[in-house]
Amino acid sequence: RALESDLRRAWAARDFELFFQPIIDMKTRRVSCLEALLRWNHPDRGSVSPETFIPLAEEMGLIVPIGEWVLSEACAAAMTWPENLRVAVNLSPVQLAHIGLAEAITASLARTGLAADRLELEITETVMMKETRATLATLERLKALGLRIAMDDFGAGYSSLRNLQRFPFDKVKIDRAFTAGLGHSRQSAAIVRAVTGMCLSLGMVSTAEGVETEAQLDALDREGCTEAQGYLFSKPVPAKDVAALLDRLA
Ligand code: G
Ligand code: G
Ligand code: MN
Ligand code: NA
Repeated sequence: RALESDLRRAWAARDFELFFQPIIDMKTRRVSCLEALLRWNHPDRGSVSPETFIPLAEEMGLIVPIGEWVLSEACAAAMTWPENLRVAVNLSPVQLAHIGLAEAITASLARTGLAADRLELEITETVMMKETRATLATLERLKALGLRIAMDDFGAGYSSLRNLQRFPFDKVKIDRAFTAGLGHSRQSAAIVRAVTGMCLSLGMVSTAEGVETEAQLDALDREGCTEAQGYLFSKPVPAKDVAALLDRLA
C-alpha cells in the first residue's frame, strides 16, 4: 500500500512535527499544560491526520519508535517553557503494552532534564479491557516515576467506571462530544456535571476537550470542571509559536 511505504520513508526522514495545544486551568484562567499532537507533513497529501496514520504505524510496528521520538521531542520542547507548565503526550495502546515504555520515558526525562512531574501521559480507554494486570503494573510503575496519567476521550468509547477505580488516573479528559452538547442538550450538561462531580470526589482533575465558545466555558465552570482545552483558546500550534501563544494567553 502506497501510504505504508510513504510512512516508512517519512519515519526514516523524520518528516514529523509536534504541534502543541494549551490546556487552561479554570480557576486561574492561565495555561497549565500543553498537549503534544503529532503531524505528518506528506509531500503530496499535505498534513496527514494522526487518526489516519497512527493506526497504520501501529500495524507496521512503527508506533514504538515514533512514540519514543514524540516523547523525547515533547520533553525537549517543555524544557524551553516556563517551569510551571507541563506537557501531555498521547500514548498508543501498543506503546503501553510494550515492555520498554518505562525505560524510554526515563531516558527521555534524563536526556532532556525534564522533571517527571511536568510530564503527563494521555491514554485512551480501548486498551484497558485486555491485559489489565500488565497494564496496571505498567501504570503503577510510571506513577512511581512521578508523572501524571490522564484518561483521554472519556465517555467516547469503551469507558468503564471500573477502569477509573482500578487504574491510577490523575485526570479525566471529557470527550468533546459532551462539550459540544452544552447549551442545547440537557443530557450533555447532566453528564458533564456527573463526571466532574465524580472527579472531584475521587481527587482527579477534570479537563473538558473541544471548548469552542465562552458559553461552553461558563457552563463548564458552573459544572465544576477544573481545566479546559479547545479552539476558544487556541488550535494546536507548531513548537516555534508556543512562546507567542503563551504571551497572548498570559
Ligand atoms: O489534533 P489531532 O488531529 O492531532 O488528533 C487526532 C488524534 O490523534 C487524537 O485522538 C490524538 O489523541 C491522536 N494523536 C495525536 N498525536 C498523537 C501521538 O503523538 N501519539 C498517539 N498515539 N496519538 C496521537
Ligand atoms: O483525542 P485527543 O484529545 O488527543 O484529540 C485531540 C484532537 O481534538 C485533535 O485533533 C485536535 O485538533 C482536536 N481539537 C482540539 N480542540 C478542538 C476544538 O475546540 N474543537 C474541535 N472540533 N476539535 C478540537
Ligand atoms: Mn489527547
Ligand atoms: Na481526546
